[in-house]
Amino acid sequence: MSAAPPPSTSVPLGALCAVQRMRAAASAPIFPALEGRHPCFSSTPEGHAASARLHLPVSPGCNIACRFCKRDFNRHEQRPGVAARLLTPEQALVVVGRALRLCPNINVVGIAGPGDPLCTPHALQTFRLVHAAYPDLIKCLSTNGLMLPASADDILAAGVSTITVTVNAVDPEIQAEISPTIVYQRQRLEGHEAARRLIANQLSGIALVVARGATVKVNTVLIPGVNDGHVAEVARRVAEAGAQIINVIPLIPQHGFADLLPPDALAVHRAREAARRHLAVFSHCQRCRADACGVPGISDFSAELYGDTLVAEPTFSHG
Ligand code: CLF
Ligand code: SF4
Repeated sequence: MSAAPPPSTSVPLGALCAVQRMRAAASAPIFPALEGRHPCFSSTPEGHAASARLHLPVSPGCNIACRFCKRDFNRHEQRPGVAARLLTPEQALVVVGRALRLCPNINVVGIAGPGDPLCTPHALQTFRLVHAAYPDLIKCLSTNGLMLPASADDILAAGVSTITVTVNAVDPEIQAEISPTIVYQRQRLEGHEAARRLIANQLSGIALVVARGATVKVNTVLIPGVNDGHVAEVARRVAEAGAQIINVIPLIPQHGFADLLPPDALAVHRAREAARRHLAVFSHCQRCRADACGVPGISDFSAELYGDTLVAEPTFSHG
């Protein structure tokens, strides 16, 4: 005779009221395989704080011109688009080994700039080297998506499994205000033509990499008076393409948008709730530098890693 199963200690979901079910769903990991292993794909505060990421600043150039972006090399600004140095792929591999000795809970190696990682070949070459040496580390790419369709196979072959695409608008009218110029297949495109090409490549690129097994997050920079009424539509279209989570990031006014005010907390909350109608929302982004090392918002080892004295100033462009 087989033993009777032990009594269950958990309450069946069907026995919970609607509010309790919503709370249980809200605290459940969205990506169980990444919870606690990837700070930006963990949905609980504990999961977010459990592991670190290392960004490798290997990508110098960009193929679009976002009006909020001021790429720079310095040691004091704390934002994407900024790094204190540029590494070659071979130097980056050495940095991974040094970083793991300093911060053994690094589980993720990401490339997020300081330019666009798919604009030049350095990021994919770096991922190939890092993947061969450290197959168990998660490889994470952040891109504007212009070259995503053309690079999808190479990205997955280089070991990348999590991808962030910055999609700020899916309406060419709005997108043309944000990034008025792109360079695509050696041609400079402007205005609506540029915006249509970028949006089409972002959406088809997301669908391609998702079909190949990648997990996709979308970053949307919330720009008051420009795309703040448009975030739900961005979320709807990227969810249709296969993205699974969205990160609505408040603008830090600078460069071409220096005259705008940043969105206040209520505007950010409203935009996130609008996006939540279509897909999960990530809300603990720390707007990391392209050479960050540590748990986002909790620890930073980049000064020890590179021997710098870093005085961080919070500012921002994309992620
Ligand atoms: Fe880096 Fe970005 Fe990968 Fe995270 S950051 S490439 S997904 S490992 Fe994370 Fe930093 Fe926000 Fe980016 S907190 S800026 S969302
Ligand atoms: Fe390029 Fe990113 Fe800067 Fe836009 S925000 S110009 S995609 S580096």
